[in-house]
Amino acid sequence: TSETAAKRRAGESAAERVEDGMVVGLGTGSTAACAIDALGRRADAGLDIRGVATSFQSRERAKAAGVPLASLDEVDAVDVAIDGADEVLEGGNALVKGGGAAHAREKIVDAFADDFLVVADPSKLTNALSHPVPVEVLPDARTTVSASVEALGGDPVLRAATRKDGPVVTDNGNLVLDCDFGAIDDPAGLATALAGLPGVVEHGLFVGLTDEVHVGDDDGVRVRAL
Ligand code: DER
Repeated sequence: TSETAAKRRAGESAAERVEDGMVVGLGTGSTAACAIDALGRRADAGLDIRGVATSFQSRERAKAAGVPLASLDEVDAVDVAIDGADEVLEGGNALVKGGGAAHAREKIVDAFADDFLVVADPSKLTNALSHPVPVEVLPDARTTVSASVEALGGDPVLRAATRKDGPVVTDNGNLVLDCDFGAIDDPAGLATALAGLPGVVEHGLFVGLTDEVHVGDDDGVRVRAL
């Protein structure tokens, strides 16, 4: 989606938290892209950082921005991860990701980071998560997981590709079920239930991982530390 001033302010605010010598998790999506661009400008100005990409898209954006890259197994730690979300609870404790179907690798990096900074515009804030939860599944488990999701009260829809016939295939070669549960009153409980289903590789509920939320809007940015 478009890179608005609010997204740029959120991304730049989070990028300011990165210090010399740090390893930075580079999230996926248009808001995280604003942070990557800001980090590229700081790297050009002499900041010594290494970025760990969370998707093909974030790796390409980092290369274009001039952020030096490292793979996760080349670094001892990720100091800060910066990533967007489709929805963020007001308190920031839980969020849904998944437009880009990159949530498996994003969660690995975001959860591993010492500090996980969520960047958003006000449209992402909500009092109750209700965005369909993307569930990445092994192709063989599509039917069995769909049945389990229905038993949990969800409506699983196999994510279809738009530029080719058939389903979206993730960077990991798996399929994505977008599972509409309506308003989610217990994100932690649902996250645990989904993670326990055989064949589920990852889901897009990020619970208890956020350290700061940077929300840009038309005249500035608000930072909430959790
Ligand atoms: O798909 C993703 O993981 C993105 O982070 C998504 O959740 C938010 O994308 P946006 O910043 O372009 O709205």
